Amino acid sequence: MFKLFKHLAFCAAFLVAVSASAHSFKIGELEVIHPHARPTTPGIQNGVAWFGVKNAGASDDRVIGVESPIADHAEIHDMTMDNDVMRMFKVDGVPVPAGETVTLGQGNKLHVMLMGLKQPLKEGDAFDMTVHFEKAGSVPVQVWVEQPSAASGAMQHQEDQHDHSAH
Ligand SMILES: [Cu+2]
Repeated sequence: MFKLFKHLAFCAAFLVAVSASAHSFKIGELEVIHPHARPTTPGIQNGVAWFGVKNAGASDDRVIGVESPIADHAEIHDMTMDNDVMRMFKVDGVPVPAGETVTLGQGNKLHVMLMGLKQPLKEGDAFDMTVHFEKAGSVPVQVWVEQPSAASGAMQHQEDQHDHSAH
């Protein structure tokens, strides 16, 4: 009985933590979920950000680009393994099929690359970003700068190792 109680208490604490650390932005039937970026140290040129998109509508859409005043430019990247080196490449868009939720970095290697950061990304800060959709248009979002969660730890680790020579 005691064990069960402890387990429930843990789950409750976890749920609270998750709901307190999520935010989202709507445009039409689309919802941009929890845009977030990893903190950077001063002198680092590039930052990495992620977000999810939930498509509650009946038609497919597509993320076709992102931009942020905090960086010279931003691109959507994918990654691939090339002789044990993780290499990134720019993708033209990310499909968001009707009725589905697509999350960059979750089960895929997609991410937003913020190139030419104008200031370091500090934990606890937030910055503006705009997400462009093919059909729904553009939606301004706030990106939260936060430490990697346990759930996305594996992805973040790969980010540390990937090759930036392509930039
Ligand atoms: Cu990248």
